Amino acid sequence: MANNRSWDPTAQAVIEKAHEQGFSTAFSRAEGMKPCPIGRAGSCCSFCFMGPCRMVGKDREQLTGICGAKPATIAARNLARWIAAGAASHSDHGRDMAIALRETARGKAQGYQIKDVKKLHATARYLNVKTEGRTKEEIAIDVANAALAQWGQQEGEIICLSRAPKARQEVWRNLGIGPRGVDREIVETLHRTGMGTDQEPEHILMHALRTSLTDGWGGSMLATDIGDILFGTPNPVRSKVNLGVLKEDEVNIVVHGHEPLLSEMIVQAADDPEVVAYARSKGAKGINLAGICCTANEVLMRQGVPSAGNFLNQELAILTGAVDAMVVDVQCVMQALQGLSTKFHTKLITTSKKAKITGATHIQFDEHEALPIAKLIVKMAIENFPNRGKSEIPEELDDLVAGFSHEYISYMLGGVYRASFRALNDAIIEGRIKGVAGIVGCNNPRTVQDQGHNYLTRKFIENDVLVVQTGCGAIASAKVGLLTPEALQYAGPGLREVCEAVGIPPVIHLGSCVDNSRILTIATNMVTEGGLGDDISDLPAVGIAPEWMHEKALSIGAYFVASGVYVLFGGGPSPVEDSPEVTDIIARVWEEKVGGKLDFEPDFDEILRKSLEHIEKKRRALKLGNWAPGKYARTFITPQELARRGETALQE
Ligand code: NFS
Ligand code: SF4
Repeated sequence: MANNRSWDPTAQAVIEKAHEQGFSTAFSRAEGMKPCPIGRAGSCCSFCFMGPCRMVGKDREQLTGICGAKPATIAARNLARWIAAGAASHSDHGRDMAIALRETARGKAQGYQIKDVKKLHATARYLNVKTEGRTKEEIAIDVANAALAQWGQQEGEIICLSRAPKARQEVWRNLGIGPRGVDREIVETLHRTGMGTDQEPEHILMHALRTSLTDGWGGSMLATDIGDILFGTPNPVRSKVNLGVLKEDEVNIVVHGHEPLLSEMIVQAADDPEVVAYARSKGAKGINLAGICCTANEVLMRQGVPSAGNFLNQELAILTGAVDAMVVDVQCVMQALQGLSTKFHTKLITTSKKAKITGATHIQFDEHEALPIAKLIVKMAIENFPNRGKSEIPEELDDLVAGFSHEYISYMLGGVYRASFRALNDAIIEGRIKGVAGIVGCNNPRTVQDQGHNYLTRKFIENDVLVVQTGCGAIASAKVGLLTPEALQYAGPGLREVCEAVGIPPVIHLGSCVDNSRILTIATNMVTEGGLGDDISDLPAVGIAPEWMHEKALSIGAYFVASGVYVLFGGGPSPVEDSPEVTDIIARVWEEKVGGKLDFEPDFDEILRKSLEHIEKKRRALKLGNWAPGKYARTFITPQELARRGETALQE
């Protein structure tokens, strides 16, 4: 077994040991299975059963499928379908959140409450729901119904688009890519990409952008806002990360997947004195909750529940032998967990109406009886505690600070009375902060776990670029202490100064992958704050998914491109590598049309170089210079301070 599967020594040790003992993991399976070179490069069409047709051969001009489809059409159709599937995942999650809100407001969803009334009002405002003289329940019912209507809307534009900068809305309108309804665009992608419909690559891919917008400015944005209404808008919270969060003497329950609906109830259930007493009666000192993947991020952001790690840690958690129950819902849950859990005492519990795994225990979640179901699950874990055999929990665990929301950032930057993004914009205008990089997305065993995330994060902050994160990328940074104020030691002098003054870390954890919508909101706030152009595409900013694997990542990447951002995907080759035409459309053509482009760049140093170059290009276009203290702060900077910075005279 090759070394170096993970950048995280804790994971690396668990993986090596597991392989020595004959267990397979995603790491060993990835080594044993080479990716199909045809499918991997976007050159296989399996959309009808005259085929599947493979576009292989030297003379690409001559290649066609049985129906005559050309390689570029096939690559474009593949990419469009992946994006639609990703948008479907996030949006379906958002839909369930809206239903839960409605049932809560009707008094039919046990255990939930409308926790954040301020956020409810803010959401009501943009969804055009009246608030004056109404109870929070009345407002919430209308907010939920207005949100749900976004999925089924057939004409017009989804409402959240109105939250984007005006110039961006114009771009979408002029191109006709403002989504009409969430479900409609996703269905239309499936229709267009089936045998014999849309066969012009650029036309297909413009619709793919439209579909992706239903995710970022639709399903995901609503999922985030409704999550905040039900469970509270995040505020900074300290917690711990890595496999060391599991406890030898307590019942360990790991929540894994994506939706916060059940995991939030499990947090409540595990706090119930009667349930805790039951755990004690079984010989445990208490109940210990931990998360994996984005469920971890959801309960970490709002409740401070520690994270046992990101995507590639899911099997490793079970391999410790210390997990009494792993409770999963939807997305990013490996089927391999089932076989692995039977080799230990771990109970794998599936909970979603949408997702079962053969051999796992299914306890179906229903928001109407959320708390009793959560208690049942926790009790099942407790009853499994005495069955625990030998366990080996790695000691390592790191501190982290999570829980940033755009609301909190603007409060941090401006205080209660002047909450705004002014301070951030000024720092960028002055050049203390060069720009912003969103580093997000998955792990992928085809690249060293966490390496891309952490290498790039370190390099960006060194270069005075503020980093915002979500998803598994944020957990990667947490594992090496990059989500703490101490990470300032790695930051460049300008970024460090701003972060110290404002009291923020240089790497900001914004939540789960649906919370990438928070990055859209932050970008919009930066634009409307003034001084950095009229549109998101003017900002000195980039988006990066260094270790992506899921279709959801492609959807996120596409909606950032459609919002005007340069997006780089790293770690592996392009999924449309074989098609120069499609590669050109998603880069040059998209940039001409929407101001953002999609680049698949396996090499991390190249990602860094291209990103910094892009940030500089945007700064030049905005006529922003380098940080020159004398220019902006002549009267405030003492000679001693200048000497400390290594400058001898005031600069003009
Ligand atoms: Ni995002 Fe979250 Fe992780 Fe990738 Fe999966 S957990 S929704 S898809 S693997 S970042
Ligand atoms: Fe082959 Fe065309 Fe069918 Fe695709 S749609 S499988 S290219 S015949």
